[in-house]
Amino acid sequence: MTLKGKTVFVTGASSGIGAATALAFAAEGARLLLAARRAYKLATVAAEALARGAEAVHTISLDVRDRKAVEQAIGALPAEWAEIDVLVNNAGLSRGLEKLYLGKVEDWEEMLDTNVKGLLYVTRAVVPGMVERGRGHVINLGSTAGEMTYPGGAVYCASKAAERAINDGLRQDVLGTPIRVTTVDPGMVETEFSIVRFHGDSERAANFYKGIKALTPEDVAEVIVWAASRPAHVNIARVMLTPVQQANSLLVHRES
Ligand code: NDP
Ligand code: 8X3
Repeated sequence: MTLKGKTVFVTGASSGIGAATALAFAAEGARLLLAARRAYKLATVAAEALARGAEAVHTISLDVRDRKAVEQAIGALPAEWAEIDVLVNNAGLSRGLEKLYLGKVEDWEEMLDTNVKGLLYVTRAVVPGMVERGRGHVINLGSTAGEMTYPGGAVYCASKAAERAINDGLRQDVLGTPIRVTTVDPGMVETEFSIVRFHGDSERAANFYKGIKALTPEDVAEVIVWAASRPAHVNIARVMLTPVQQANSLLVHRES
């Protein structure tokens, strides 16, 4: 399926996988609706997207945790942006790696509010239009963490296990319509993810990837664009991808 001229909405497009996904869709000639909280970063991604071939770009400064703001932002889209063909529910984060019984409640709330409730709010705002128009594709960012819980990651892993259940539930609930639903589940991808997890401690974040050739955001973006560009009758339900040095959430091989 050609992506040229399709309207693609990417949440969390200011960094990492979301930014790379925006640029990969841009190279296909898509029209890009890009959302995140950091407007200045979105502006840089938008300019690069236009340079790489995006037909048009519209940015929205949005916190997906704010249900009213999500409803308002989607509801108030200009007519030429309202018909979203592909939604990439990518906005997400991890906070902390403490043992569960020592974890910070604020970190838990931020993860669950963003990764689970934020994803639900955006989905609820966008998918009815897809069903009405009889076309659309929702691509959710899951994780190997949703399949296998690792020490210190119980709440983040729970948020990604929830993403998987929501992904599978949505696919069942749109059955009988042409809407497609996909989860893309990466292992370790070197982005701002671990810097955010460790509250800005970039040395600790860099150590997390030490001795491993991690996935790049572009590796993940390529899979997302591939899933979106399959023929209309093909639904890619789930893709899990890891660095070769990672077998699963718990087992990695580090070169010393
Ligand atoms: P980054 O930290 O690089 O990017 C996260 C993006 O999410 C940013 O654009 C950030 O934008 C946005 N975001 C965070 N909170 C909110 C919010 N409340 N409202 C709107 N946007 C928000 O991390 P990644 O690119 O690695 O992560 C992207 C997704 O991929 C996440 O869902 C993550 O769980 C998932 N993932 C990551 C893996 C990894 O190893 N890196 C592996 C598997 C899955 P801003 O701060 O400007 O709002
Ligand atoms: C991110 C992958 O293993 O760093 O979802 O938590 S991991």
